[in-house]
Amino acid sequence: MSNDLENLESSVLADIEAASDEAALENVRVAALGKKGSVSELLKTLGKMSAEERQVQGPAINGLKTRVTEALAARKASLRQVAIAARLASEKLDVTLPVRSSPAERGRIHPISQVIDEIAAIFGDLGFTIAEGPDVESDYYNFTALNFPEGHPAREMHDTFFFQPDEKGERKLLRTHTSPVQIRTMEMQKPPIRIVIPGKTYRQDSDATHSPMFHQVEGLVVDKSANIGNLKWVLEEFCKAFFEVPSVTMRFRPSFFPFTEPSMEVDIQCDRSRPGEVRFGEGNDWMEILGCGMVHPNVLRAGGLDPDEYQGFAWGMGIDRIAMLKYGMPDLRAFFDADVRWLQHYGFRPLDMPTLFGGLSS
Ligand code: 2NM
Repeated sequence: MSNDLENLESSVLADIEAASDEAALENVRVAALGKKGSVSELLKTLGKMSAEERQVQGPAINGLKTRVTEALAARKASLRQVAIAARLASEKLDVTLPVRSSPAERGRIHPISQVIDEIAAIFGDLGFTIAEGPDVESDYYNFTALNFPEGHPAREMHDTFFFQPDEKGERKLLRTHTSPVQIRTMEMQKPPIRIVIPGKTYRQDSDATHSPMFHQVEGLVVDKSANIGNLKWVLEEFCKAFFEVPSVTMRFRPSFFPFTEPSMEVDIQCDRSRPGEVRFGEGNDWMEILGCGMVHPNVLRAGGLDPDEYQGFAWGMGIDRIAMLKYGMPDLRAFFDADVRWLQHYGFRPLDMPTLFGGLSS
């Protein structure tokens, strides 16, 4: 009997030592001290023994139970220690590592968005508001209201993307300029009107310098005395602020647009003698940057305004082109490639909003 106890004890103690985690140890405990455990079964035999026998076996079996219980507790403590050490090792955190930057710091603003924000800051300072309208337009707003007569060759010049005609035979189109927004604004708002309209425009044209979707910004001023002198001043203030130079020289050449009379194309003085670089406000070269004119009486009428009471001036330019000029980007197509490496290089920090007092692009 005492040999059996010794065998049992050494076998249970060996199982305890061999348990490699707390779950395995719990199985050993149940097998020894559980309801039907080997040690519990032994304890149950005490009740059936004679008094003399119990006097010997009682302390022996209870001693066994105590040693097994202590061994279990000791093993449990040491397994817990190992588990904690492993967890500490795997969850190690180097608090001296630099914090990973947030999306607001890592992301970049696309140069076109940056230039639109710069334009909004400049014209906002001059008292203009931003106006917007739909990309999908009617023939009326894109052409007719802007004094493009039915069948006029200028309609073909725009290489318009047309949609399939609807049941009524009306053909929607992708706006070829942002000018429809000027008509919509005149319809809704009484003069004085001072708006700039940045947005996407579409023409069937695609090569190194043309994209079928491009961006324009147009401006419109209507009140009782708006004149070419005002127009010239607004455009000069804009060019100085945008190109961040103290003075600019501009050249106004006669031109033709259906929606303005007179119409002008505007060149800005520049220096192109350094390869891959254009400087404004100096040099002996000219670069065309925008078109403008006095709003045609038919356009004012289409906007619901009496041309004998009101007059207006308007202008338009390509955002993509002036963005390339200002930030020295050689290829227009990269604008629409969505290449994050290009954006990292040419993009702008999201929290550096352009302001006139803070410097537009600093
Ligand atoms: C240009 C050039 C000249 C223009 C005219 C108008 C409107 F609707 F008021 F008549 N908006 N924009 C305009 C005038 C646009 O882009 C080269």
